[in-house]
Amino acid sequence: MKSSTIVVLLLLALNVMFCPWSMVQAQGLKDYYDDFLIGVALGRNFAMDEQVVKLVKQHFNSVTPENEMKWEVIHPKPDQYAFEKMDALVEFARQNNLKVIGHTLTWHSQTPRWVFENQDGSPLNREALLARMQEHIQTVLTHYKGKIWGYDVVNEALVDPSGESEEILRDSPYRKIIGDDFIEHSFRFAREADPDAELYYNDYNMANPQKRDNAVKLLQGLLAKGTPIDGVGLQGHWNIYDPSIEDIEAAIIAYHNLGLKVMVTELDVSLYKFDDHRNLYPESVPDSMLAVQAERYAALFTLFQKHHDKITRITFWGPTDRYSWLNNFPARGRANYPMLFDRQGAPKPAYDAVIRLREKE
Ligand code: 9MR
Repeated sequence: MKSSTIVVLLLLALNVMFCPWSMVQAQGLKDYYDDFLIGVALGRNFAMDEQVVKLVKQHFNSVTPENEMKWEVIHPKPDQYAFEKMDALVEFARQNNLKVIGHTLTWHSQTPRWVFENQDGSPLNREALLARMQEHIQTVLTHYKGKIWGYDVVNEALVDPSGESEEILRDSPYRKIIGDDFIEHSFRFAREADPDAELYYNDYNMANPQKRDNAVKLLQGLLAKGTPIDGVGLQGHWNIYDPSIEDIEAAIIAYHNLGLKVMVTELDVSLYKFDDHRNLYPESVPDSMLAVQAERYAALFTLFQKHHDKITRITFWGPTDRYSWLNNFPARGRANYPMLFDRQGAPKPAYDAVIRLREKE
């Protein structure tokens, strides 16, 4: 052994001896995968669970409000905004160096009916809905100026492709009242309100080849008109069977080729196919299934790392199995196990598999 190596080893040993363990910050996901942000969606009660707070501090450097910024929560009545829940999350994020993602500004779901109606219940006209949309975006983005890294500006505007129809946009109230250009307007209002925030289009099934082609068409059209859009979010509500790694890879490349940042914004890996309502693991899940899930997560993170030059963020849709929306969807109360951490917050085989990939390098 060279003498310089011996000196280095000695210094390391001294460092360990005199450094109290409490001062050593345990490594987390964000340290192993530092080419992109590692995010987590949190609900309003997250701070009540100490285990979750600890996990967030160790593993994540970005946070998305699971519901706290949706129109029905943050703007429940025409003349009433309710910022408290979101403010608390933003303050937690500031204290813990987490980049906050605003979710979401223009979405057909979790938006009150009054948004699209006059006081007498008749539908708003185009100008009035555009004005309402602008007022909402302006108010929210001004309130959080300098505190939010990026916004899912428009969420789920694409249809799920079905054989015959040529239609690519969902016939939401926004589209019915304003027309297809509601998307463009939403982005422009957001850029005007906060020029420093990144602006994203976010949707599910974005790796499905037909939906991917539709998304590319939509995004190309938006970019051609000079719409201020910085990135695209693939929600990543996937499972141990679908979609294929090849389809996900083709989608990442297709969106990147448009010049957009690519993100996986709502990652979870269900143990069930999408339309499977059975309840196979009500109490606990067999090791064999956890091993299958670990392999799937490893394949996904191998792909993400391969394309780290294109991907800017991977966000998990929930901190642990306990808090996943999939425990209530598509079957209410059916236990699912889609995250890297179990119900008690302990790392699962999937976590170990994802970390092992980086230790090998
Ligand atoms: O996780 C969210 C759940 O708590 C809500 O009840 C649900 C209501 O639509 O929304 C869930 O989050 C969705 C996200 O906002 C948009 N993409 C799909 C997510 C899962 O449904």
